[in-house]
Amino acid sequence: MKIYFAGSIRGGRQDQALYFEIIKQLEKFGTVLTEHVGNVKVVETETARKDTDIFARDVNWLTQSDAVVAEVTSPSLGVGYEIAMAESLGKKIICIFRPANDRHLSAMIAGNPRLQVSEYTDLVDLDKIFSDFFYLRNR
Ligand code: 6K6
Repeated sequence: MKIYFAGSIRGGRQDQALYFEIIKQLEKFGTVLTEHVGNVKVVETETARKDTDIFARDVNWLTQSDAVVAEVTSPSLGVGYEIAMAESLGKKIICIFRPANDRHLSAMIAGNPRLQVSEYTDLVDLDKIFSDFFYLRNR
């Protein structure tokens, strides 16, 4: 199982440590192609790359992936784009979101009946959510 994990980069890195832990959990279910999303140094190590190269590499990985896990709590144009592309490619997709009073998920994600959006508060919740998604739900 090749897993494409999507999480905010230029949209804001406030959840980077959480992404790192989510990626570790996802490794129980398959190979995570996008480990750099959880890397504390992604902005420094990847700034040397051209945006055109980042785009081409990520689209290539997305195309190769079997499943897309998108953390959508921090709004990110890149993550939204990846979700839409994954939907067009017919990928198995789950969006995970941590609700809070001041956070509102875009209607373009929350209102799409073809997307599974799972709300969670912590990594313990995600263990069950991911087990159901990878083992129980087949498309
Ligand atoms: C350089 C400076 C800041 O960030 C970088 C390196 N950029 C990226 N490296 C790898 N993947 C990226 C990069 N920028 C965006 N992505 C992809 O888009 C990732 O797969 C993320 O899921 C998503 C984040 O989009 P933004 O809009 O939050 O950056």
